[in-house]
Amino acid sequence: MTARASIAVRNTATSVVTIDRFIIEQEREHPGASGALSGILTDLALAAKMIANKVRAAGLADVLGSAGQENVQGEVQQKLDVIANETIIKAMDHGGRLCCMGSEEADDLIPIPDRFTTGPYVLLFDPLDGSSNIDVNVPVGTIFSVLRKRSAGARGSLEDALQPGAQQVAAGYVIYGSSTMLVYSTGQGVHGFTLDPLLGEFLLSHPDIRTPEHGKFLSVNTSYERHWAEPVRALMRRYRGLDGKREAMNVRYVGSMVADFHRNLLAGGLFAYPANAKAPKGKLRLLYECNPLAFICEQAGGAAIDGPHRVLDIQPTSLHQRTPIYLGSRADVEIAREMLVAG
Ligand code: AFP
Repeated sequence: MTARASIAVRNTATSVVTIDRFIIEQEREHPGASGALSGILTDLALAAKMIANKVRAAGLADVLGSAGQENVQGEVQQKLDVIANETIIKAMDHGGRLCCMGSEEADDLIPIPDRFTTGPYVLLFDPLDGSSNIDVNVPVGTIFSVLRKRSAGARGSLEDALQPGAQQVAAGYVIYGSSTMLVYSTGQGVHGFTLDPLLGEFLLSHPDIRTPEHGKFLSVNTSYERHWAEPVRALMRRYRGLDGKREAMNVRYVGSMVADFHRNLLAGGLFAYPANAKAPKGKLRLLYECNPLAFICEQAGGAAIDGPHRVLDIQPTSLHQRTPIYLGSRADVEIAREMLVAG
């Protein structure tokens, strides 16, 4: 059976497909499955609903603004970052499905408390990506990645987290935008669910997402142009049609990776965060942002590279490592590969 033929259930005029039902139907296609991965996805959907509630009420409740602490990246943590981080940890720590977790907001691996049993998976997540945009009501997102435990011990170790993205068994994101959507893949295509605020359920709204081969949109922060190497500048001139060798792409940059990625996934396009003289590895984190979105992108027919290499093949060496990234429609990523490798 091909990945795209694997949708077992669809909405009809009189019945809707909730994310729980969809997860269970997909699990049924794997008779040996223990149900642990399904449980992780179900728990993540609950955490997403709880975070969505907080994000929706951000202007009302006292959750806007900075919590006054810096995270490991040296960025000021926003209050909602802290809340989202705790919400995910508490939704996930007691299910007996994880051996440990890693969060963009935590310096080290997050252990499963001793009072809970552990399980065969690792969860890595960015609880609230784009959080510097929260105060101005711009969409933000949660990104997650699930890997199988490799180490011998029950409680997990760095070895479990530091696996190439190609080893992910599931990855996804939640976008808190004009509606809240959860998009995920377990390697059987990419499926999107929209939160029905009245039912309080994520409903299947975007089955089998395929990203266009060529993109319309270019998402890159051009204010770094003066710090880019010449091949990157030439590439961006190409995308913008300035060298006369292709039609110009439309530049759209929200500054929230999930929002930029989501638009480009559906409409076609390329998201880039190149290395620059001030940030030689770019800004984005391999484990928490780049790997999960690269997995989704490839599953939808797109591609993701750091320049010469496929992002999913990079062997991570530290939890918070960064990587340059070019991510999106396959033909547009191919142009980046050609020009950056040649340059
Ligand atoms: P914050 O979480 O600090 O807002 O950063 C967001 C982000 O990690 C990603 O979502 C954006 O695409 C990128 O940074 C924007 O960074 P620049 O402002 O340097 O373009």
